[in-house]
Amino acid sequence: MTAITRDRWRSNFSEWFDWVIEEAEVYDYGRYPVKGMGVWMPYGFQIRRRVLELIRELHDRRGHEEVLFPLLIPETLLRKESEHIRGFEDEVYWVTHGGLEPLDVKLALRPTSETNITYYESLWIKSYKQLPKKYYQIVSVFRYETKATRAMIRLREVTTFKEAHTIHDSFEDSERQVLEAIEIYRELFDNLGIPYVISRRPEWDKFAGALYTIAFDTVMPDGRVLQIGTAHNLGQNFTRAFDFKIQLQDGSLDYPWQTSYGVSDRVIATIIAVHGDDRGLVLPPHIAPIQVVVIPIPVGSEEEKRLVLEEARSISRVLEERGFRVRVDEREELRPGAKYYYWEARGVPVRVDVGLEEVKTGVLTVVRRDTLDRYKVAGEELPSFIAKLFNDITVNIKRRAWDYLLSSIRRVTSMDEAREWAGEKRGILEMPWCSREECARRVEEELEVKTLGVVWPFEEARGLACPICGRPAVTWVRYAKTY
Ligand code: 5CA
Ligand code: ZN
Repeated sequence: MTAITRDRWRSNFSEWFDWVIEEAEVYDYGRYPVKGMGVWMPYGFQIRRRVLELIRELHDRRGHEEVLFPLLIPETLLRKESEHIRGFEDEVYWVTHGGLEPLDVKLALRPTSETNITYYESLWIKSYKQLPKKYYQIVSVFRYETKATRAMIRLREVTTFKEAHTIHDSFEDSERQVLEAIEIYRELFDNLGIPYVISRRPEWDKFAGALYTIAFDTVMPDGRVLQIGTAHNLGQNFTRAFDFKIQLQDGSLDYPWQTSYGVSDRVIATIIAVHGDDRGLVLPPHIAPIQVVVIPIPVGSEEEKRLVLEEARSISRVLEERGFRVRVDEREELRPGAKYYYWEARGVPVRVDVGLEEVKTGVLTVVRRDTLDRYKVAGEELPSFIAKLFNDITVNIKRRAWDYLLSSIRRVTSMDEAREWAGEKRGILEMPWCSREECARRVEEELEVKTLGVVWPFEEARGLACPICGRPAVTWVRYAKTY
């Protein structure tokens, strides 16, 4: 019996990832003459479309309205909020010419859309009666990233940027909104079987222009951490900068409160990364473009081959009628073994083999992608068997991914233990913290890690000392090597 292996996946993750997105024809990266930009190929595009359907559903269900704002933001708008532009200054692409004509006002390719959305909100919203408002858009944003660019993970054109922007008449309501954002992302990642930890980013790593940032992080197979979503309370920073006031219930005028939260192509990269193995993709069945592949095994006479092919087609028809997305691989130029390899790389959740034996007995061979376990199933039971298998696969890959993430977290109370952890350099380190930047910076430097932030929701570190300065610890803080 074949079993899955995860050697390359783990020890050579970057190479594995580049290989798998090419092999499975998900995303063509690295061949375009502009760095940090790639192409969603047909198979990848279908995965992306299903993830976007889910993202839309989660936002729509909670009263968010989808919108579409201009890609170009005039410099005058982008510069309004000083912290914001300070944070993004060196990442902005500028449009300086229209044809041969230099532009009066430079235009930024949006790195994110707080500024132009706040501009419009200030025109549209005059009273608390119109609030809360929750908008979102799914667009490309452009960031001239200076860290090493990487397919789907650190792009300069982020093509699948879902940004939500909300506006409220009180701080309390904006705080409630941050909680809703967290709930949306929990549901998103849970649905995709993606494990995560939630941290409140430290002051020095919050979103440019925010009061604070809550981040979702996951652990990649090589032990490095990836930020897969963020929610920000923007306070009144942008509305003040735009001198945007609304009428409150008591008749007074004040600046409204805002939040924003975003996810990107990284969500899809993470589905690929956390569930895959050495053979390629392992897709959750509800996301898979093709859920069942039927492989005819042609042996014997022409007549026998015809029987096998007909049986394969008939199985496919039955499954399609039950709502499964099915493909019969009828290619004559490929041997069955090559077809197995081909569909395994593409992560098709279930394979059904049909040979002469199957035609005669009516008992089929079913193989699940996540474990490569094989089953013998009577033809008439196939649809219900596969439905149940989908459920098992969904549960199994999620549990497997969570097991890995949880086993990558190490909680320590001394620097000696932390140093030991750093020797292994895998996953997430949790330590008691006095909450002073100085101490976190020391840890960052000594262990060559980044501060992910404090455990969210807040967790007391009662009776413990900060391992750096010895002062009483306030809470737990996380560190990791990050992407
Ligand atoms: N306006 C806010 C909320 S939408 C914002 O831009 N937040 S962000 O900068 O944190 O980006 C949101 C998410 O996009 C991040 O959590 C990260 O998962 C993803 N992201 C950021 N930069 C990139 C990039 N260069 N490539 C791929 N994904 C990215
Ligand atoms: Zn300290």
